[in-house]
Amino acid sequence: MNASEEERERIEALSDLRRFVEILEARGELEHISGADPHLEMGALYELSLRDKYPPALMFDDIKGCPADRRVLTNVRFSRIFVGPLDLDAVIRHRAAGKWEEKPLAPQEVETGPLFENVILGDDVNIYDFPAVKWHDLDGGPYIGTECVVINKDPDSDWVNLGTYRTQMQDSKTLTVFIEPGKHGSLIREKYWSKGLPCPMAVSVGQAPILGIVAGTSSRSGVSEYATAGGRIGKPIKTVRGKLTGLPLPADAELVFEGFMPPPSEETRPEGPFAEWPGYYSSDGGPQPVLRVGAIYHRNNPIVIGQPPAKPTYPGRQPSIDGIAALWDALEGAGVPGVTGVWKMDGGGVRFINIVRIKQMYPGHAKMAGLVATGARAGAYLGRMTIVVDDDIDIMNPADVMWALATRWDPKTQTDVIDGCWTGHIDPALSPEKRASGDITNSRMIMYAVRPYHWKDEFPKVNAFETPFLDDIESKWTGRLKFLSK
Ligand SMILES: Cc1cc2nc3c(=O)[nH]c(=O)nc-3n(C[C@H](O)[C@H](O)[C@H](O)COP(=O)(O)O)c2cc1C
Ligand SMILES: [Mn+2]
Repeated sequence: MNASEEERERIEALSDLRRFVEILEARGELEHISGADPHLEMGALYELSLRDKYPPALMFDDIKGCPADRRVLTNVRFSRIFVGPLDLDAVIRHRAAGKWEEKPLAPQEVETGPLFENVILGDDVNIYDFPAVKWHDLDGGPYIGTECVVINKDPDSDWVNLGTYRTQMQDSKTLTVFIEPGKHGSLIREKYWSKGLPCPMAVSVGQAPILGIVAGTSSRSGVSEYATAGGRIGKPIKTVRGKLTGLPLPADAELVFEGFMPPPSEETRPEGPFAEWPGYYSSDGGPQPVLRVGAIYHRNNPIVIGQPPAKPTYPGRQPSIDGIAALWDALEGAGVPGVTGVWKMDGGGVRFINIVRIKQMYPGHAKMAGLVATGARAGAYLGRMTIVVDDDIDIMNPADVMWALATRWDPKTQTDVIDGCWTGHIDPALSPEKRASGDITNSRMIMYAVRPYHWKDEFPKVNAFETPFLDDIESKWTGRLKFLSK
């Protein structure tokens, strides 16, 4: 397959979940699992699938206790076809391609679509007719929405927002949707509540992969993620009108719950805890507003996308090329010159540990890079440390980064500790006192693991051979020496 055929197939897979399944099946990257128990067994199988950097998609069918035709598909967003190479070159290519939301394409409303193959209204609504998966043993209940698309509309404009916010099953007609304050879905619902009105809302739990991808990353306020998605695949997303709320729903979605979310003064339910991506349970069953479901729409044989978080040390928890590119953009945007690489260190997941590589050009340059990376939006949220290294360090290799720390970093003089930085409720190190007082901040350490600028020329020389000399010697001897031919 040449590069343009590969790209065409990628766009097809992004645009259509059923086509995605066909393509992965043909590539041998999808595994069928029949008869698994939604109570922890599916979650355990999911975790076992993360041994590979590109985990297989798992298609669960014949789920125990659930009507046989309802399926759950995992690892959509981590599939090789979407993610591609996971290295610094991928970050560089991503930055060069520019931002998706710069070319939005408005969605197109159609009369009907596969979503309306089955319409369930009012008294017939039963959320438990669909897979109620308890992914981890201390989760507060089954979660149907883990890579879902939560849809609501700004009451003061045409702006329709899509966001991925975890969705728990509470009873046969009630869901809770956990939205962190400040996220678009939360700002919009508060507008209805401030007028004493319930917020119209829909939750799609299986849809074109592109919709999950855009809903899980922020588009600008006022820009619909529908339009961002359309721009990305080069054709408008088709929508149908929800029968209760009039909200635009993806016409080929697999399963959508529609209803109204009254103000929290009217009703809340305990939500969570939930096993979150830092590798801990977080949010302690605090009250969350409820979505009263009045309609369910689904395709025949609906596929729910399941994407539970897991400890970030598994190979299948990939670095976020997007997030790394955003941090590099922020450094350049703030005028930091000489940045030759940005990465997130293994173990810290997609956020905690920033690594910035620079070609030092003047005294104070490393400090500028460290402070900007630590304070910029893309490096700040749920941060813990920033490590600044010289240009000769392989920042994708944790051993090389530790070597820079071990040999170039003087803890007393090359460290800053900064207090009161932006973190989140899922930060496991946030103390109960801070949580209770609403002080959702933490401290940061910036480590300048660089040769001190003012005596860098006297710093002992590195004793490893450099390319191209080493490459020349290797090619001269390869084939003649066993240790070079492995
Ligand atoms: C798989 C996945 C799960 C997520 N779960 C939540 C969640 O439960 N609550 C939340 O506030 N944000 C969650 N997020 C992050 C939001 O989806 C993200 O911040 C997005 O930009 C929100 O859309 P908005 O910018 O329109 O508010 C999740 C993201 C992903 C990819
Ligand atoms: Mn948004």
